Amino acid sequence: MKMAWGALGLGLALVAPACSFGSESAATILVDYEHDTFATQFNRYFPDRVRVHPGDTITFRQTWTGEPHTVTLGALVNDVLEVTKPLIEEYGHLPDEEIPPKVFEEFFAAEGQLPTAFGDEGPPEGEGPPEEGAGPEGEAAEGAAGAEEAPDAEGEDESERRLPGTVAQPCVIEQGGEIPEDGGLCEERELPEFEGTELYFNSGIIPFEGPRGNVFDLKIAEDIEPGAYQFLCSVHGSFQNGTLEVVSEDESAPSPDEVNQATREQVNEVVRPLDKLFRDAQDGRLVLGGETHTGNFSGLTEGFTSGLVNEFVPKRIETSVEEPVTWRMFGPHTISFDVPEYFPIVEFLDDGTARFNEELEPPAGGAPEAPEPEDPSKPMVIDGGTYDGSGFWSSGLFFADPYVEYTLRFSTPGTYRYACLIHPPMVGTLVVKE
Ligand SMILES: [Cu+2]
Repeated sequence: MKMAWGALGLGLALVAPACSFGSESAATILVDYEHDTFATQFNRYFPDRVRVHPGDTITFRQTWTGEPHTVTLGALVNDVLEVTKPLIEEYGHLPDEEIPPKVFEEFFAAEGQLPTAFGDEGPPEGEGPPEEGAGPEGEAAEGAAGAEEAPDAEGEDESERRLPGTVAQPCVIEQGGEIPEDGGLCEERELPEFEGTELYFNSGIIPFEGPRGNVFDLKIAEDIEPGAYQFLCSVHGSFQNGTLEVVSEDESAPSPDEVNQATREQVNEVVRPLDKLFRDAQDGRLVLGGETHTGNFSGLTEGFTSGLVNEFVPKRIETSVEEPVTWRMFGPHTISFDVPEYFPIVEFLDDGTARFNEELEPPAGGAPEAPEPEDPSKPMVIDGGTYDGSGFWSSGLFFADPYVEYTLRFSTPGTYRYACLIHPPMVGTLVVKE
């Protein structure tokens, strides 16, 4: 299912204050998911619907795929999803061209009520969605997909695009309150129990505490009214959503084991097609969009979906000096050499807001800028030139639907590790012979 408008391929590594409660968890909801045998990213919650009781604590456990996520609830989120979820169901599987422009207008008008990483502007009228919103890829995607000028970027340094404090950090705003407009911090950043009456209740970007250990505990108040409480990720928007169904004590709710079972079922369902893609790619061919691709792959998923395979396949490539190596890049990635060991994708600033790493998006080390695409529906072909084997070198972050064909040569024999800057597990080895 193609879901061009929702997915972002952001990544980050960060350390921020954790927020947790001590009580025992009634249910665990996975945020994102990393498959055992190949690196994935899912802008999803698993399961995406859980029945719980007042007083329960829900543990949101984020697997580290490099992607920032939040858990954001409140009346505003319910209002937004009331509009956007039916649109996603009806139009989410269609290619952008087949979606009436007014659907996008409606969608972005609804999401515009929320502070998101997408920024305030929706897409320019009639132009389809900003596929990757405001993530660094978003800008790359705009350039890559041949969209016109970034919408009204006057006075705005794109490389400094900040995540609003209300997205990046915990935030509670009661009914009658207002979301700070300047993108600044929320006044109330200590998260109390969730009462269900709040206008906006955000976990903030779930802090990085290690590859397996990122957790946000949501404590539901004893006196919450039974009902459906929706949540979404403020970084990825409405496509990443879920529902807490709060029922009274005399109604049954699943045990933690039963919730885990539901998680496994949902995960299996979305992993299955990716598993096939990965195995095919390992066999040297990848069928995407009705076309069979061969050669080296960077990413295996077409366009933007809620599930990505973030792998270089094969993991090891051999070449000779000056002999070109070509990758087909599916999805937003970089090909980067001599990557700094710690490369935070989102950086927290002293004032508590956050911004995307400025080094992520542009080509580095002498790599050329992406060309202006003539036809967005055609692959983007880039000659990356020659890497001399020393120093930080990065292709830059770009995206083209269906793919980018990236070619690189090497002037110095050696064995080089390379990586994708936004997907930490995505690493490969290049052996250059004389
Ligand atoms: Cu990548």
